[in-house]
Amino acid sequence: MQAESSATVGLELFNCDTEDNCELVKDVASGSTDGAPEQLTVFNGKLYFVSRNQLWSCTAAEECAEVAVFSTAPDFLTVFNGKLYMVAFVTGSGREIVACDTSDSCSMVANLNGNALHSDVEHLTVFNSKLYFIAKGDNKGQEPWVCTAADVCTIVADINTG
Ligand SMILES: [Ca+2]
Ligand SMILES: [Ca+2]
Repeated sequence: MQAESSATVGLELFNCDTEDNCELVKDVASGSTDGAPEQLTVFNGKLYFVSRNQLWSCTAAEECAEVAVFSTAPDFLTVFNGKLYMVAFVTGSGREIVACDTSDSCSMVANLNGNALHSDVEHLTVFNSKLYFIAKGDNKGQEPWVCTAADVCTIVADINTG
């Protein structure tokens, strides 16, 4: 499945077979308005994507539904340790790491930058069975961080001290 544009439905999710016959999967923003799906990520036998600031998933039967309601767009969708990790705005905690389990129950992994301060997590990357990323955690500026499979998250190095 992929994002493709058509004059009647706008930029939406389509699937194409090996002969490039394509059909619409979901017109998230009905009519010619763009749903502009992005971050297409396979997790737990479903296709997850972000459209109109929300997380969606489609089953193999192409039944698509909104997974979670976020006040800003989730970003950097990454599968790690049997969960779907991403960055999302959490009310009262700012932009932090959120993980959704296979039941599509989503919760904050860690509030890396105190209270409502954003940690502005970016570039989630799985390496050596850990989840690495860039964050402004613990008021130390933008630095590399890591979370273990147990969701214990620590700064890797305070490269630019303080
Ligand atoms: Ca549309
Ligand atoms: Ca915070």
